[in-house]
Amino acid sequence: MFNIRDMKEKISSVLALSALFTLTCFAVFLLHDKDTSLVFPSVPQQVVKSNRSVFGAMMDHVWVTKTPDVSMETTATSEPLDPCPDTPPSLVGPLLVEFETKRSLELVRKQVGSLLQQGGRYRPPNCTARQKVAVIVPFRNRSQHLNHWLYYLHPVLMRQQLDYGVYVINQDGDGAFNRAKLMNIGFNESLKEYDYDCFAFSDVDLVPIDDRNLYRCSDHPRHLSVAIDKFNYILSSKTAFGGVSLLTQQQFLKVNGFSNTFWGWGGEDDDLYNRIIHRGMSITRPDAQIAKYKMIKHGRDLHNEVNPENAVKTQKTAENIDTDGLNSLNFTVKEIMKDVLYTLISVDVRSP
Ligand code: UD2
Ligand code: MN
Repeated sequence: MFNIRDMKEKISSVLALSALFTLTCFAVFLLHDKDTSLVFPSVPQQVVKSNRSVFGAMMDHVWVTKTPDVSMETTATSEPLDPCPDTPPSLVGPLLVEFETKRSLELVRKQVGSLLQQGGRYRPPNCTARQKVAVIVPFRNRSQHLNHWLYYLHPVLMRQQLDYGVYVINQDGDGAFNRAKLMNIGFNESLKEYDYDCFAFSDVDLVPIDDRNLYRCSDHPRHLSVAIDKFNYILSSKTAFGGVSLLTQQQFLKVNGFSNTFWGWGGEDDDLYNRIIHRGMSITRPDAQIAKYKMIKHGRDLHNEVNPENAVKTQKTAENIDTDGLNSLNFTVKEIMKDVLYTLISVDVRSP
């Protein structure tokens, strides 16, 4: 026989148990949520809060806190990830960029280091990047510039959802500087580490001020530094290709890379442009309203004086392209140093 009181007691104990179970589940969920916010620290990024296309003095700005979709730990999963969307969802548009603040490498490491893998490597954790990009920075004795560059570029490249690595190619010694040869070396050396399909060649003093300017290669070699503050945001000429330019592995091989023989300042960018045209390609650029840059102020560096011979050489691209470039590159690697923010490759370029 059923006893009504027994039944009531049983029902209430079942109810109590299920309430306890629900509470426990909720607590576990909360704890887990807390954990993930530890794994995904947030990167503050100063952005200009406006959709105005020209910067004004009265431009207001805010610090926004974006939760980056970042954790190298989560990339270790075996499941293949979906391709990243064509338009990265976390872009913020115009950025507030200033170089008055002193930025130590230590500070930059604190800001973005936890989101990177040793050597300045990153890949989006929740999708497969559209391109694998090696960012090559020619360098000598510009540490302050590099700190600013790393501080601003890493968050931008992360928001652009690139699978990328930063390679700072340091010219050892104080012989004549050779920007172009350093680029060729960066191409060669980065490919020894990873199967990069796109190469972004960037001066160390150029910081984009809009993150919609994607560091991605396209069907033709691409020139990104279209509008620079130093030149009142006006492109110097239709054939300009210096500053920041991107080529796929195939495009770069097709032109035999840069010439190795442009010592000192000037001409190597024009020669690369000539090579591109000579090989039947053209160049593309993003819209000037977006492809805006600030150049960190600097004078002419020691041992990088204007070389008048370079201007003459730019007239002879067609003669040299087959024999002077990636296929004639010679150099000696002196040291490879892995920082969390970048891979530094010091090289002897055999200056004359
Ligand atoms: C212009 C071009 C640059 C290059 C150069 C001529 C633009 C926006 N920039 O820049 O791409 O064609 O003319 O060579 O068109 N560097 C060092 N240490 C040195 C010297 C140079 O690190 O001692 C590196 C550094 O990355 C620097 C780059 O080489 O940004 C170009 O040198 P620059 O900044 O003196 O030349 P600039 O601004 O006239
Ligand atoms: Mn410069």
